[in-house]
Amino acid sequence: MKMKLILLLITAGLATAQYNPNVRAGRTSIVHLFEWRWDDIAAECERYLGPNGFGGVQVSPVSENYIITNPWRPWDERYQPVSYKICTRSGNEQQFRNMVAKCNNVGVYIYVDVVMNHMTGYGAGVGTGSTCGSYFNSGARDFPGVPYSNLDFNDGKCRSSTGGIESYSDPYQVRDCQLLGLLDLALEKDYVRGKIAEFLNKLISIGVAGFRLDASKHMWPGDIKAVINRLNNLNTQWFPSGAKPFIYQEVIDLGGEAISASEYFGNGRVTEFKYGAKLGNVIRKWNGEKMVYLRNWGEGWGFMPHDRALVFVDNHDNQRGHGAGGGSILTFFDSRLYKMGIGFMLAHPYGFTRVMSSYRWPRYFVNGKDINDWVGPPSYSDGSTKPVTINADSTCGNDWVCEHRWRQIKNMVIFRNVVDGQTLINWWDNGGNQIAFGRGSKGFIVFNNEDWNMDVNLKTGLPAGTYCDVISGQKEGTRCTGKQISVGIDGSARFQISNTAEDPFVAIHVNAKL
Ligand code: AAO
Repeated sequence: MKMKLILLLITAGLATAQYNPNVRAGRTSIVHLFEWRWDDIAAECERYLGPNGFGGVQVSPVSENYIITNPWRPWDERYQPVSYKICTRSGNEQQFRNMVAKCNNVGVYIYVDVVMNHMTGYGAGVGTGSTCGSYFNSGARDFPGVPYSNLDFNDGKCRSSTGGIESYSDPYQVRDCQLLGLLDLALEKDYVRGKIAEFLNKLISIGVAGFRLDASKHMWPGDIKAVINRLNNLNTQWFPSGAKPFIYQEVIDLGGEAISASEYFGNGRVTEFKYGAKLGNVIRKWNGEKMVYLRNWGEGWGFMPHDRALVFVDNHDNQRGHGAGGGSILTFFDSRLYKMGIGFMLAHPYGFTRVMSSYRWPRYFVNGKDINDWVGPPSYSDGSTKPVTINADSTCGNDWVCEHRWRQIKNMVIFRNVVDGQTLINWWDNGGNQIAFGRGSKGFIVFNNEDWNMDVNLKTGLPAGTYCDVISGQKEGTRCTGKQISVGIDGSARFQISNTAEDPFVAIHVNAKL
């Protein structure tokens, strides 16, 4: 009997492990610090992310990559590995180790974007033009830095005429042929699995908490599983013994293709790309969408199960027209709508949330396409990445956007922590684009996305008292720098939101009670 129970507990633990983000208790979101240097991330963990309740950071790929100069270095060179040495524009291994330790020590964990589907493209040629000087010969499929040879790629297995993916309706092509001309690794091989697992286990020993698996759609789920099965438990200096790395797989599934996200649920969570694409339509009021339809947001919209979803409003691809999502995707360029979208995501219980943090680039559309979509991070003329500087008003300099530091976004990250585990209640709407809902007795949020003012009395579910709106301002000591909302003894409150307000939404929670 006792034995059975123990067995049951063990299998339950195994079954849920890789879905658990491993964030510290009371923390609920991670932020993607796209292209940031390791030294800057270390500083940001200590001075900002830790104190403001962020759970972790997704970092750009750490493995040595092919240096592209055309003539300036694009961001996407980091998706073209040459070896698994920790050595990129973000920094070297020593700097990476230092960052992980510093962030972990303040309870902000590190999630590494791992490129294991492929090596650099066949166009890369021959040479040592990589971030650590490792030699490669892409034509000969020779990567001595790992080492990989021509035996380790899928050239013989791919059945398309060009060697590339020609049709997304053929699952064999999608997994066995080259994505964008990138050399496709033979993940069915024990040797290749071993090399990747060795790399990931090194990252685990350094102290990372999990992995984004890039281009997962282009790998067979069983091959990914075989790699995951070889991974060690997390470093017990920071994590409980037996903790497994958090796994989230990048699979773009908007429906209508041969491969579906659900094929990957056995390995870990999956990126839910429908989330940002649909939310963008709603907030922009495109295609007849209205906020009232968000009433059954989540599985009700055909999304994957809540506990399998990694959700986001935009990512590093679709904020610049790569990947999937199209024109509806909200980004920092549409800051007012963007803050509403992020506000909704962080208030709503569905999924594990990731916030985007970007750099500015000179977006320039020609025939609907941004011809500057390739532009890399702010950098000096020698190609090195510029540091993230912090201005007196707490925004970032050097063209780093730092959306995660926008007051409204930072305060909603805190809101999500405060309402963690509370059910969605007291939904209200006007049948159009004014909605409100609460999270148990901990928090309440109201949106006015109509073209007219809002003045309503709503049941909030919060204890009576005066609350500080964390969107128009925040509680600082005993005072409130924004609107004040008074909740009566019956739990109801009056909300007045002008349609021309800087941010047409209001959010209150019990930790911002005056
Ligand atoms: C660059 C050049 C290439 C060149 C290559 C090699 O741009 O022209 O051939 O170098 O020299 C990033 C960049 C790429 C870059 C690459 C390597 O985005 O431009 O290539 O680094 O430097 C697919 C994958 C998905 C991938 C996405 C970009 O499935 O995994 O393409 N994302 C990840 C990373 C990304 C990275 C890579 C993978 C590669 O996040 O940053 O690339 O490591 C359909 C499919 C999707 C597919 C898209 C785009 O989507 O469903 O799976 O994503 O097409 O090909 C509607 C549909 C939607 C459709 C979409 C777009 O929305 O509903 O399903 O349209 O057609």
